[in-house]
Parts: sequence; structure tokens; C-alpha cells
Amino acid sequence: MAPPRVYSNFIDGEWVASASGRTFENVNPANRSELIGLFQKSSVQDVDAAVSAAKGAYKSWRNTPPPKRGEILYRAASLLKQNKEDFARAMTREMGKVLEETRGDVQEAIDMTFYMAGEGRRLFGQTTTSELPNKFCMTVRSPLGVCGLVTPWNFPMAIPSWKIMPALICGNTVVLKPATDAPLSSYNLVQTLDEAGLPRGVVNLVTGSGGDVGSPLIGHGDVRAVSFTGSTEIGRTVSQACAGSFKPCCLEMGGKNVIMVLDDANLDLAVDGTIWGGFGTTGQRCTAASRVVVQKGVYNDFVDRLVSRARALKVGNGLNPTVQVGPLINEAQRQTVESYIEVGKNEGAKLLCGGARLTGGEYDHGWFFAPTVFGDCDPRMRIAQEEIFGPVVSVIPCGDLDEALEIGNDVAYGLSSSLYTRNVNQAFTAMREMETGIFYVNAPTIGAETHLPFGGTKQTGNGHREAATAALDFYSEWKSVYVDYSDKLQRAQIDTQ
Ligand code: UN1
Repeated sequence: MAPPRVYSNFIDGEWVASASGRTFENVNPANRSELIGLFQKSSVQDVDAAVSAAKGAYKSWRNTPPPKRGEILYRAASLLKQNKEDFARAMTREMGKVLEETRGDVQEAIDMTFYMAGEGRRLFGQTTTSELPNKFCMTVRSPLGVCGLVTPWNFPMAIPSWKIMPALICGNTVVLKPATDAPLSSYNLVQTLDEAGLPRGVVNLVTGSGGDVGSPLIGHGDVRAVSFTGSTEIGRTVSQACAGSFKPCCLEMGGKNVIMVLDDANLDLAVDGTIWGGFGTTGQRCTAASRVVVQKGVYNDFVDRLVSRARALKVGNGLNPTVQVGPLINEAQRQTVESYIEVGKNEGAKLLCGGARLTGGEYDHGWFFAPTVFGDCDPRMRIAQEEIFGPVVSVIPCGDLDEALEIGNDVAYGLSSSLYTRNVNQAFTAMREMETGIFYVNAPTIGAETHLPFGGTKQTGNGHREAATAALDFYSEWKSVYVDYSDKLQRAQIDTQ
């Protein structure tokens, strides 16, 4: 057997080992004896080196005309496109979701990179009037400086691209710390940016744990902004770490997203949407449809169809094209899911299918779990309130639209929600009432597109949005510019009375 490949950090344009020289393993969750590679177990010294490289590169990068920055991004997007299949396969091997989905993940990175490349020729500000004669007013976007980016394993190329590309097009430089469960996809993304001709120091990659790398990065005095996607629990600590120095931070955290199915819905469509929304990425999405609220008239029919479809899902290695659901990311996640099965049973929810880890054959080599449906759930049950991040869907009966909306909103989170109905009045009412950052009609809770803002309310986020031009608002600050060409002192509010 060939020795495992050792992957380096990327600091100041060089592929380098961590200061400690230590590494950690990245294994395939569908087959834990398959080692994807060894990655650098970095620490504060590596973070310092990366931040200092990013700081050094900042002045020249921010003064590079944005259309030129965009050209590099455009080249990177084209390279991502060329390597899409290889990157998707590598992603399935390192984090388990099925190939169709990892292709989608790489595609999302391609779309985001092309999109932000185009923003290099826009980055619009405003020109406006002045209260005074012979005076000109405008707003321009200024970059912030070095950005510290901390990303999760479930969208290991898409989410880093959501952060890196808008940061770069605005003129910032970045240090990326990817999740230890899926660093290869970030590696592939950063290598692509390097190949596309990004100047040294503009993007830096440091792998390692949250404690060893994430915390010193977030707390670093030269890091001017932080963007984090992950759990609400860690997001809170990120927010607290940034508060002391008033460092802007963009937080994308948990979800407990609802699909609401009304009596007049197209039931086949609603079942399709629930299967995809609930079990896609093995339920490990912040946008996963982990609750379904179903009106009484169609409740039994919906549940029957959902359960028979969930039972028929083929679970296995995501590289196999007939597999529909991959493994969970690691043993800890599987134990968390298992513990919620017990919680649900003890709360009195009806376990309709799944509810256990899968064993025998290839299942013994990975972290597989059966697609699970709980029926007759009470909206206050923990399985209907807490983010499980696994293939578990809780179905809740309801009487009418008003009750569905009330249940839908009665959780701590506010990322995504969806309504299945054929009645346009009900659809618009729900759109207005749902306290989520994303709302779907006759489509599941997942499937965000890169040119629309992405993010949530309540404990899902802190008011910022990613993607679209909304991302530019996080990665730049407004500078208001007044040009007085009157050749005399003009005093606003005084001379204008
Ligand atoms: C996530 O759920 O963690 O909306 C991100 C979607 C994706 C992004 C999801 N484009 O389905």
C-alpha cells in the first residue's frame, strides 16, 4: 500500500507543513479504513504566520482594480468547472454525501465564483445630491482587511466559496480554517485559486481543530472580520470572542426547518420534497426539513406514503450511483442521532421507520443510520424543537394554516421553511408570516441559489446574509465621500438654512 498523502497548509503562497509537524487523519465515513490523507495539525504559530501573510498581501490586493480581481476569480471558476467530477468524488470520499449532491456542491462553488467575478465590474455604490451647490456626494465600498473564515464539513466546497469569493472581490485577504472532517475540499478550492493566479498571501489555508486554529484565528488582533458557519453553540462563542473588539462577525448556525403540507397540496410533490429535504445529505444540513406539519385531512395518507418512501431509500457508499443516502459524518454524530431516537421514544412519538444504525456488510465499515420517521409528534417535543443533524423527520399533525404557521414559527431557529398548497392566498399569507430567512412554496426547505441572500433569523443568524450582493455588505464598509468644488467654505446645515 502506498503511504498516505500528506496535505500541507497554504501560507503566503507556499504549501507548508505546520510548525509542530504533526498531522491528523481524514477518513472516509462510508469506510473508515480508507484514509483520504493526512492534514496539518496546526496551532497558533501557523495562524500567526497565515494572518501575517494575509496582512502583508492586503494593501496591494485592495488596490488591484476589482475587475482584475474578478478575472482571477473567473479563471478559478473555469478551473473548478474543469475539475468538477474529480472534486465531487474527492468530496464524497471525505464526507460521504452521494455523488449527485457533491457535484451540486462543487457547482455551487462554481456559480458563486463566477457570480462574484462579475461583481468585480459592479460593486455599486451610490451617487447622490448635496444640500450645497457645487458639491458632489457618493458612497464607495471599502474592504475590511484580513478576514478569518471558519467553515463546516457538510458543504465543504460551497460554503468556503460563499465566504472566500465575496471577501476577495471586495479587496479583503483571507485565512480559511476548514472543518477537520472535510479539509480536502477546501484544499482543492484553495489550490484552484492559486492555480488561477491569485497573488501570494491573499488566500491562506490552515487546517486543524477549532480550539487550536479557530479560536486563535477569531481572536487575532489583525483579523478584522470573522465569518462562521456551524452550530449555534459554537456560534455563540464566536460572537462573544468578537464582541470585545467589536469585530464584525457573520454567523450562520442551526436550523429546525419546517415543511407544512395543507389538505389541498399535491401530496406526491410534498412527499418528494420531504424525502429530499429531510434525507438529502443524510439530514446533515442546516436547511434540512426535520419537521413536517401536516393538515389532518391528508395526514394519514401523507405519513403512509412518506414512510414507504423512506423505507425504500438505498443507504450506502455515495460513490455507488444507486445509493440515495450516504453515511453520517462520524461516530460522535451517529451517537447524537441515536440519543435523539431514545429522546423521541421516551417523549411518546411514534417511531414509524428506521431508528437504528445499520449493520452487516459494508454498513459495519461506516457510520450508517437508517432514514427515520417519527409520527404523531407534539410540537413541543425535543425531537420537534432541537436540531438533530441526521436523517430524522418528525411529523406533526395540525388543524389548519394558522395552526401550521404557529407550530412552524415556534422554534428557536429561523433559517428555512416551506408550504405545500395549491391556494395562492395561503401561500402568500405563509410567506408573510414565517419568521425565516428563506421561504419556499411547493418546494422543500433546501435548494438555495447563489444570487439570493442566504441566512436566517433568531438563533440561526445574527442579521447578516451570505451569497448574492448581500454578502458584499458584510465584506465591505461604506465610505461616504463629499467633493466640494465651490472653492469656498460651505457649511452643511448652517449655510443651507
Ligand atoms: C446547509 O444547509 O448547510 O440550500 C447549506 C441549500 C444549499 C445550501 C445549504 N444550497 O440546499
